[in-house]
Amino acid sequence: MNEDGQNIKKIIWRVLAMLALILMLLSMFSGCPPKSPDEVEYLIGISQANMREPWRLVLMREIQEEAKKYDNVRIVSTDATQNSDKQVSDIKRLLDYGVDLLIVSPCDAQKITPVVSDVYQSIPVVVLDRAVEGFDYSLFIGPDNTIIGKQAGEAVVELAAGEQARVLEICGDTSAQATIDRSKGFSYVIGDYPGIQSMQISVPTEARDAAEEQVLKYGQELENIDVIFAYNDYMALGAYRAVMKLGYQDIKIVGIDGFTGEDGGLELVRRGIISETITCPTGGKEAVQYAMDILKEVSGVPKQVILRSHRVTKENLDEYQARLEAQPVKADRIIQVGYAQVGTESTFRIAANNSVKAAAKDEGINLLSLDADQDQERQIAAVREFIARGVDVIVISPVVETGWDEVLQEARDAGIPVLLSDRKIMVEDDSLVMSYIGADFIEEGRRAMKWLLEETKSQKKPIKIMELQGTKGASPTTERKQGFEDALLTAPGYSIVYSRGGDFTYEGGKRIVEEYLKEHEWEIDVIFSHNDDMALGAVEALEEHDINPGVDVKIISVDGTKPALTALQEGKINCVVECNPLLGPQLMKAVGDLTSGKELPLRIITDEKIFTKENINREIKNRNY
Ligand code: GYE
Repeated sequence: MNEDGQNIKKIIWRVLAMLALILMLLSMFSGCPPKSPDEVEYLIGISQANMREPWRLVLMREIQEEAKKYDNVRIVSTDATQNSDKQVSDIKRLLDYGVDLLIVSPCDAQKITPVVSDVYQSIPVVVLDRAVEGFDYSLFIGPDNTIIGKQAGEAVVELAAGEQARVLEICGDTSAQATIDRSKGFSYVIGDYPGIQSMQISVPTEARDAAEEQVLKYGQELENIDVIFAYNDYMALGAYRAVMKLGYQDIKIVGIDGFTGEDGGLELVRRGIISETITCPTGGKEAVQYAMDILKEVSGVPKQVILRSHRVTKENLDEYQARLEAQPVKADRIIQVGYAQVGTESTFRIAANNSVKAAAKDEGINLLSLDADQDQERQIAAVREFIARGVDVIVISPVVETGWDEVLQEARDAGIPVLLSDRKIMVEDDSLVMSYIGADFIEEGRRAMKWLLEETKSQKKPIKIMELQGTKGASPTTERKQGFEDALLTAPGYSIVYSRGGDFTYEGGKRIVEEYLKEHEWEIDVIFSHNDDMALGAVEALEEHDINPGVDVKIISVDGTKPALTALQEGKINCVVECNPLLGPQLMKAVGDLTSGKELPLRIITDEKIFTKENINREIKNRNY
């Protein structure tokens, strides 16, 4: 062959090689055809658990549709076919491909956790639907499946209308956390009604036809069933088909998901196939919106966003759909917000109050704020005052968790939505509150204990811990304690030997140490303080008794205020778990969203760090409260 011939052959080989490469890439990724990373500003990789469950398909559709609204973004997605090993290699391929951010909807949250924390070291990761362990990701978005189960329970109770009722529960995969949580919520509600008996069957594939087959097997025994509760609308449809075939059209059916489109739950409700669906948002739209905020480095992106679910029946279907389609409109009047604050007990609190005031000012919102001085009665009176004044939104930092049902019902009757800032409450009806914005206190407690375990892992002797608790009955107190104790239970040799309440104040912390010293020789190895002010009070008491804080006793605190970080820098405190008080901007954004008709997530959990001697010099510079 002459030289020209050789060249042509080379060219043909190259073209074939290129084609093979392109084909390989196309088969690796589904979704939008991959573009070269240089062609767009942002390339977002989606690692999907599977593309067969309808829920996942709706999620993908939402992501694609939302991404189309941005012209500088491309999506590239992989399908793990419900195989965790494949999902791990999919994620690696997406990384090799040069994605700027990863969105992952895990097959199995536990198996994927190490990969997610690995990837998170190099690019942001948004986790959807099933939470991975720890906090090694940028953002988690998902539903609250326990609440979904509770809502289904309420639906069944209403369908039973005070009569005896036998329920057939068609669960999905019983090992999935979503199934466990839904079942827990459901049993919690029907547990109060002895006339309602329920039995469970499982359809591990969660598919329509499999559910139909299972129900068909019941044959005549369906005679004894009044209500079927299926853990998704597709299984509900399968159950309906079986019920019709067997001639038991009186059986009422409740499903979960509430998607639009043919055979979606909303349509099933409209056609009278099921009596009710509980919506389970996929978070696809929010995932893209937050991904863009993360990529653009917008500040204040939360750590977790838990989405709201709704009960939809024929009665409210039209209204629900209209709301889904409505475009938010910014209110063209000055918005009034009533802010029922806790008091001025701590440095955190003062920073939180100032943040809310400053953000309201920035947004042109008229803020009426009342200080309850750590007294719930006063706080309830403040809420009533706001109701009487007809404010647009009420924000409460509730002193304690319980005792809110009545006044919140009054706010609802007056048509005033309520937001919770930095503390949670326990009410019978979760829908009395629009949203909680604040920290994950259980995680804070867990982090405190995890740090201690790491720090003392070479110590052989038992470790005695003194706990300085916050205000009795306040959610940060209960949950920090719970998170700390959960982690402590995994570690033999560690015990809390002295635990008292110090009301989150400097004086409170100081008093606990003094009282201890009146009765005991100092034999405490570690102090775990629920906030910085109490820790600093303890530091003063220790120094007055010639005990060297940070050296003779390790001190762990929560909040991350400047005085505590300074004490950490001086070696008097050893570890501070952050709890962010600067919630004003997020709260005012929520107020803006609410008053323009947007739906808020159920919970918005803030992003938080942990401070130790290793990072304190770098971090303290950024602290201004
Ligand atoms: O940690 C503590 C305070 O509600 C999260 O209240 C807040 C807590 C905070 O007074 O310092």
